Amino acid sequence: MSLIIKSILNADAEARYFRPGELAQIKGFNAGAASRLRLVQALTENRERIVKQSANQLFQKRPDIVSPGGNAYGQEMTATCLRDMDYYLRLITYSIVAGDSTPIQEIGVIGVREMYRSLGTPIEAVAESIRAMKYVATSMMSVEDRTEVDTYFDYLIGAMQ
Ligand SMILES: CCC1=C(C)/C(=C/C2=NC(=C\c3[nH]c(/C=C4\NC(=O)[C@H](C)[C@H]4CC)c(C)c3CCC(=O)O)/C(CCC(=O)O)=C2C)NC1=O
Repeated sequence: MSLIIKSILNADAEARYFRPGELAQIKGFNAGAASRLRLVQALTENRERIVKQSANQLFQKRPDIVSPGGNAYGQEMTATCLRDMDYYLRLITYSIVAGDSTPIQEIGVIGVREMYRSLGTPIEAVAESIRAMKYVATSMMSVEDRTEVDTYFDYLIGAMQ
């Protein structure tokens, strides 16, 4: 949920106008909008490279998952693994726009352990793939941008541990 929606729901729950403090927070949120959109654009444009490089790093660290008997073994399963990584990168862009981890949580985290358990997918390897994407995606960013983006990668990694 974005700060704006949250502020509206809080104010309306008490049938009141925004407080000065809330307006100041919304002002700050809007001031950061251009930089959040720039980050989302950069991640969107580089998504293929980010996913591919990170998947290669994962498979180097965990050759077992792409070996016979591994959950991502075979062309089709490997492609599904990369697709999942791309899904998570997409959810991270949603959260950067919203300035809040709710989109990641609602679309990508709730029920995720049970899902991967039933698929026989080692969730710690999924977490490792997200960690790899975090490093690939933020390696070219300024410290300030990195702080913003790291929050969401860390949230997702934490949810899978
Ligand atoms: C946007 C929200 C969303 C998520 C997150 C999602 C995940 C998701 N990943 C799946 C499968 C899968 N996910 C993986 C992923 C991996 N296997 C590994 O060993 C690696 C560690 C990892 C890649 C990093 C694989 C290999 C499958 C196929 C498993 C199978 O069919 O047996 C499936 C089962 C159905 C399908 O194959 O499409 C779902 C629903 N779907 C969604 O709609």
